[in-house]
Amino acid sequence: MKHYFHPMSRAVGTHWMLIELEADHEQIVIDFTKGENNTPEYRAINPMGKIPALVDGQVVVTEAAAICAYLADKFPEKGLAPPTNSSERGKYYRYLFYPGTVLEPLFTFEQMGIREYSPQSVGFGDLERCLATIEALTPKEDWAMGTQFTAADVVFGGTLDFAVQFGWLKSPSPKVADYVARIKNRPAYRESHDPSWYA
Ligand SMILES: N[C@@H](CCC(=O)N[C@@H](CS)C(=O)NCC(=O)O)C(=O)O
Repeated sequence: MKHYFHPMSRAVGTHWMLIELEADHEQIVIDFTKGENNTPEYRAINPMGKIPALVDGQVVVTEAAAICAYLADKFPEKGLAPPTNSSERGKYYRYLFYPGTVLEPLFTFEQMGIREYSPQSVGFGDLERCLATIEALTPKEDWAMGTQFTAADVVFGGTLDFAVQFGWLKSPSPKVADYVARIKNRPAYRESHDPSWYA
């Protein structure tokens, strides 16, 4: 598998996932600050020119959450996803889809100070609803799916971690702060999130 990566990008999350799974992969650094994401070769992999991307033989996967979901299913023996035929998949999908479809656009709008929109029409509603949902979805103990850590934590927990770190989530509740602390304490998280990259 080839993992297209940059240390200052969302590819840190997919790298974390690869380490959680102990999955053999080739790490290919694409320096988007130098435009390496806009070469014809890379655009052929991801026409969005975005990082991360994963190439597994003939399979190309883009979008960080999709990569995490794909990897969790590729290595079922690692237990990072509920079995494909399990009803637990419903809850699991919710954690996988919510961050990218709701939280990211909401936080981007908030950060840009854009408040002139109709909460009924935009998919993310408004800040108050999102904060209530974050609170409801955050596990009081252990992980999103219970005692078993899964890709849901990499995607949802990783987004909360990012949101706290970059000031999107200004005053996380004690429950959210504790969950983010548990996330950051995982050896694979620590291996993938090298603090010197952010210095
Ligand atoms: N929806 C994408 C977003 C990926 C993304 O925005 N990546 C940024 C770095 S974090 C990027 O590649 N930016 C380069 C560019 O857009 O030119 C995902 O979830 O993977």
